[in-house]
Amino acid sequence: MTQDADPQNNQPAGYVPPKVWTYDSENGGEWASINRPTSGAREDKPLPVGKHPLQLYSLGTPNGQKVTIMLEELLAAGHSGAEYDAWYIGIGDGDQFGSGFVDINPNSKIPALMDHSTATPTRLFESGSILFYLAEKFGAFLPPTQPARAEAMNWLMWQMGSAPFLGGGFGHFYAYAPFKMQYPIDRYTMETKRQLHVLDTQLANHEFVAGNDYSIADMAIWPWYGKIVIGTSYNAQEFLNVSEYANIKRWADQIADRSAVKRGEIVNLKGDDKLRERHSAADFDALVD
Ligand SMILES: N[C@@H](CCC(=O)N[C@@H](CS)C(=O)NCC(=O)O)C(=O)O
Repeated sequence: MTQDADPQNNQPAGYVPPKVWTYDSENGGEWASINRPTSGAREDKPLPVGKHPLQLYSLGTPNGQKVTIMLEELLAAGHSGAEYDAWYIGIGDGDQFGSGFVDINPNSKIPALMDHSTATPTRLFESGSILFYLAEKFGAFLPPTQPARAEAMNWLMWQMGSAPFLGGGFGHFYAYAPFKMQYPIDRYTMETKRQLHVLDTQLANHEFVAGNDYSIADMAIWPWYGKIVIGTSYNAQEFLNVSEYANIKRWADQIADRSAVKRGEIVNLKGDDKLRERHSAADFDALVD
C-alpha cells in the first residue's frame, strides 16, 4: 500500500486498511454469505453414491461443465466405462462444505469426482486434474505423442491459471461486487481482453486451441472464453466488445454444435431444459423440448 496516499481517494472514500484484517460476514456481494477465511467441513453430510463407477459432485458452472462435457464426449466416442452419476451441489446453499464433499475436495469447490473403479477409490478435485485423469484413463482427447501432448497441456494449464482473472477478477468486480469500482474493473477488463487476444491469435492459425485435434484444452477453455464471446456470461459482451474476436467465435460456434457439448453443458443445472442430476443417457431424452 502507498502509505501517503490520501484516504479520500480510496474506494470507498476514507477507507484505511486496519493493521490486522478481520473477518466481516456482512462485507456484501453476491457470494458474501458462503465465503469464510477458513476451510473444512461445516456440517456432517455424507454424499449419495449411484450405480456407476464415476460419481460426480458438481454444478453446471463453467468449471463444472468442463467435466460433464468430457464425460459426454467419452461416452459419445464409445468409452462405456465413462458412465457417470452427476449429483447436484448447490454452492449458494453451502453443499460444498458438507463433510462428504470436503473428504473428496478439501478446497470445497466443485467439481469433485470419485472413481470407484480403481482398487482403492480415487478422489479427484480441480477441473484440470479431473480432465487430465480422464484423458489418461481412457486414452482420449489428449494427443499420445509429443510435442502435441505438451501443447495440449500448455493450453489446459493456461486456462487454469488465466480463468481466475476472468471469473474472480473481471466477473466479480463487473457483475457481482456490491458496487462498481473503476480501478478493479479497469484492471481486470484489461487482463480479460489481453487473454481473449492471446486465444484469438492462437485460433487464427489453428482449428482447435492446441492444434489440429479437439482436446481437453478446448473442453476447459470453451465454457469460459468461448461462452463469453458467444454466450451471455456476466452480460459483458458489449462492454468487452467481443466482436473483435472473430477467431474465438468461429471456434466457439464449432464446439457449441457438438452433440456431446450440448448434453454436457446442461448437466447439474436447474430448469425445464436442464438436468439437475444425470444418472443415465436416457435422462436427456426425458427433457422438455
Ligand atoms: N480451480 C478450481 C476452481 C473451482 C471453483 O472455483 N468452483 C466454484 C464454482 S465455479 C465453487 O465451487 N465455488 C464455491 C465456493 O467458492 O465456495 C477448478 O478448476 O476446479
